[in-house]
Amino acid sequence: MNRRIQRGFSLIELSIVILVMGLLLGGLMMPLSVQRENARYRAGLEQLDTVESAIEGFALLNGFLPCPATPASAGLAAPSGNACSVQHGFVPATTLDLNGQRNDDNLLLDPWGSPLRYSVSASDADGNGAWDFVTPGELATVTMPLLAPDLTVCRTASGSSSTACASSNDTLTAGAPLVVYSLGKDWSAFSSADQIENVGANLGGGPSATNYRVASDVVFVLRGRSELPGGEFDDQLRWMAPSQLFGRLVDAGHLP
Ligand SMILES: [Ca+2]
Ligand SMILES: [Ca+2]
Ligand SMILES: [Ca+2]
Repeated sequence: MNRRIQRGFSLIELSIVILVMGLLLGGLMMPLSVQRENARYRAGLEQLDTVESAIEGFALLNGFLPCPATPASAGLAAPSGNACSVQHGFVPATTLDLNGQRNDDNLLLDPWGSPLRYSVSASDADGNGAWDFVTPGELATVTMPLLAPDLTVCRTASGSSSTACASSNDTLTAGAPLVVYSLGKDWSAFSSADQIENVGANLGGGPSATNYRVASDVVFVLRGRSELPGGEFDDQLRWMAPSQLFGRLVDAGHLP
């Protein structure tokens, strides 16, 4: 009698041990994949900082911003007359001498293997046909008080137009000279309106014949990470504050 009770307890104990081990294993596996993804996310943010610093350095040396690269420009900035061949393209990593993985179109890749996007303001405040921020000497010609960088970053795409956020409360900046961004882990497939806002157009023409999604207007979205289906967001984005850019250009003697 005693032995049978004892054996019963042993089976229950065994099943509890198996259950606990299962829970522990599951608990250990989950954080590992999450940790790896978090590390990638941090690396992505650091890469954006590096790229932004490199663009700032280029502006300090030259007095204007580099044009975006295109899939056909071999990693080089792609100006076109006194404008850029595209307003919305990719980080000109060769022009900026940036380290990092490139793809077959010589575009600098983010930690998830997708090219880093780069957009520049096409503002032409003096109306002379030359983009103020990418044309040599144009920033000084226009003069600082008149410069009007117009890249806009909203907290949500909801209610935004092609030039502005829905409200001032939804506006993070409405006057950035440039933005640099990564489409994050879900770059190959996503459905949320906030992420689609960052890539409303296609750009191809490179050796790999890949058609990339790039921005279609000056409005971008940046908000917290979310995996909510249909509302997912993992894009990473940096813009340069105009005061930061102007301050450095004044220091370097490019702006009076
Ligand atoms: Ca101009
Ligand atoms: Ca994304
Ligand atoms: Ca947009």
